[in-house]
Amino acid sequence: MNDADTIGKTKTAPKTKRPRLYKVILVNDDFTPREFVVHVLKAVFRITGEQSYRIMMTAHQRGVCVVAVFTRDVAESKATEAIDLARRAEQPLMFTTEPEE
Ligand code: TYC
Repeated sequence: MNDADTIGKTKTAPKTKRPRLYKVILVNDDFTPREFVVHVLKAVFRITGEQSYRIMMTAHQRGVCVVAVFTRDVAESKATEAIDLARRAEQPLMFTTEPEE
């Protein structure tokens, strides 16, 4: 860009800011069968059975586990989709979302 391009123009910040990312968090409960949790994780988050099993066991042992991070809209719709699948199967399985850092 030469001087002729910038004269008289207001400086604006470069539009390179990335959107804030949101974590989708799997929450443990005492009722949902382990296999059903794995099924939901595979179906909604398109991850392997092995990854799903590890995430499920982490939530089972520690209370919660981050499943993945997405932009806000995607995180919220994935969490809603997963909760809906559980509701239709009459399971209390719960997911939450929260912003990173
Ligand atoms: N704790 C459940 C059980 O023992 C399994 C489970 C794991 C449920 C993770 C929810 O997020 C969860 N049947």
